[in-house]
Amino acid sequence: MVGKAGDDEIARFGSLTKEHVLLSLGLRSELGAGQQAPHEITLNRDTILANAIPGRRFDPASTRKGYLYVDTWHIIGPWDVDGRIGPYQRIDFSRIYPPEQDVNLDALYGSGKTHRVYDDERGYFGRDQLSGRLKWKFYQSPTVEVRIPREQLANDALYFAYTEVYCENDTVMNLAFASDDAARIRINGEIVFEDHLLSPYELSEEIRQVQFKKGYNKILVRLVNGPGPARFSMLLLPNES
Ligand SMILES: [Ca+2]
Repeated sequence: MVGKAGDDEIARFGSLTKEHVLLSLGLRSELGAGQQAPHEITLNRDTILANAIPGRRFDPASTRKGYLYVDTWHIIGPWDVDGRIGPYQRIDFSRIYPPEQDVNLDALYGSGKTHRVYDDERGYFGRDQLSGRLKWKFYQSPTVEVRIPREQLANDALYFAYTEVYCENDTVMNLAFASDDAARIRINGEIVFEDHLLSPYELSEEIRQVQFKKGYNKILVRLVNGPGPARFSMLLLPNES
């Protein structure tokens, strides 16, 4: 598939490929938000999945080169999504939930979903009751795709994921963000990625240049799932040098 990227981009990321869309568009969400049509990606997914390694500590002088992904997270949810859809059928992020005001990993919230319908598209599906009590759960992802764990998975649900990464120095890095479905990602409070649609997961949905400071950097992901699995990824791209 011929893409729009220049030759230098092709050299960096390999030949362009059509991303396999893991999300089943046949599943219905009660949120009614639009779903983006699949489109091309500019990263070679197979190469990345085969070679990316986990990390949470970044040193520009490190001899470790190549793709890095952030694998360790604290995840909380599911909350009910309030269902407000803004203009153009976009998920509305304007309602602020407690983790956006203060991340307290010891907090317990009684406001979670009390029932769920779920389908991870890998044979885990059904419906059941939940306690409605939510607390942060540690999760280490074995792959670039950080999937909401099965016991927390629900359709039409809201999650937060939190982690901290350590940088040896102030540094600017290129990050590829992706989400299934809608997401808002903050690094040290600044929004670095926002996807308001119930879009398919694509590894290079957005590539952004992000400023990291020396020391610990706080990363908060707000994720809204429509149907099916819920997942996101944050991939650090190798420097060109
Ligand atoms: Ca989904």
